[in-house]
Amino acid sequence: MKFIHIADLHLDTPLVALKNNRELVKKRRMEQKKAFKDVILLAKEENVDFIFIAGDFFEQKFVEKNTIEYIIKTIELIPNIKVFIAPGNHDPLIKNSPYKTYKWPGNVIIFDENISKISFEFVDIYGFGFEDYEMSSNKLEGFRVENPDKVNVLFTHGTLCGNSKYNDINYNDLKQFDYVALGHIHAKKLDDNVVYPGAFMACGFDEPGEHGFVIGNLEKGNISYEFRNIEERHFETIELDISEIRSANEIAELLKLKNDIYRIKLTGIRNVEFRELKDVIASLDGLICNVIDNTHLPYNLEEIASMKNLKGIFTKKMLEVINDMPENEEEIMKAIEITYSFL
Ligand SMILES: [Mn+2]
Repeated sequence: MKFIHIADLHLDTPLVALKNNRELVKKRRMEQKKAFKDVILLAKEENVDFIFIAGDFFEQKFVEKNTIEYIIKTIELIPNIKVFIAPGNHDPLIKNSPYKTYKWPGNVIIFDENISKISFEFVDIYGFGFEDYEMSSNKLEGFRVENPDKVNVLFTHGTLCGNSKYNDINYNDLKQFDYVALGHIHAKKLDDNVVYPGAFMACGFDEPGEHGFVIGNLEKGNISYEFRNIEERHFETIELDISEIRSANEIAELLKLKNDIYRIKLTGIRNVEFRELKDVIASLDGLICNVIDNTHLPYNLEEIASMKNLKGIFTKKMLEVINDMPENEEEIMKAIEITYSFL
C-alpha cells in the first residue's frame, strides 16, 4: 500500500517572521495552499492509497473560511484515496473546529483523542489526535496492536520522550508498529520506522533548508519511504562581513541570491552608510524580508580611550565591558556608536 505522509502545514499561520512585509505573507500563504494541492495531485498521479496528515494542518485561531473551502475542494479531487487526519495542538478537534462545522468528503477520516483502528486487508491503522490545545496523558501506555502479522501503522501528532503538554510518546511503545506517522516537530526526522516529515513548508528563518513530505510503501517486513522537497523557495539567513566593502555596489556582487526568502545580517566594520547598503539590497531580485545591521564604524577604540575627555573615559569603560562580556561585543559596539553621536 502506497502512502504519503505530511504534517505541520500550519495553513494561514500569521508568519511573524515576515511581519514587516505583508505582501510576502500573502504570497507565502498562497504558496502553502498551492503546495498542498500539488501533493494531492501527485498522490493521484502516483496511485497512492493513503495520505496521512499528522496534525497542525491549519491554525484554528487564524484559518480563513476560503482556506477550508480550498482544501475541501482539493481533497474532492481524490475520492479514491483515504485521507487520514490526526488533529494537532494548532488544529484541535474542539467544538467550533472546521473539522466539525464543515462537511468533509467521504474519503476523509478525522481521528479524535481515543485511539481508533481503521482496518484494511493487510494494514491496520491506529490513530488519535488532539481535542484541545494541550494533551498530556500518555495514551499508548499498555497498548498492544491486535494483529502483529499485519502492517501496523500508528498515526498521531506528538512529542517523543518529552515532558510536554503535547502528547508525550514513549519510544518503547512504538516498537510494535511497522510505521509511525508523526507530526509536531518541525525539523524532519526520518528515524527507521518513526518518522517526522517536518513542517510541510517552513514558517520562519528558524526552519531553513528543504521542506516537504514523505512518500513510501507499506509492506510487512519491507517498509520503504523517502523524503521529497516541495518548497520552491526556502527561508535562508545570510551573514555577511562587510569590512572589506568600500562601495554599496560590491554588496550586490557578494550576495548571490536565488529564489528564496532572505534575512540578511551585516557584520564587521562599516565603511559605507547602512542606508546605502540597504537600498542596494532592496533593489536585488530576491524576497528580502529583513536586513539586520550588526556592523560598527571603523573606530580605533584604544586610541579614543586614551583621550582625557568624556569620550575617552566612556570608551575606556566600554572596553572593560567588552573584555568582561566578549559575547556581547556586537551590542556594545552598537551602544558605543549611538553614544558617540551625542558626545
Ligand atoms: Mn504541533
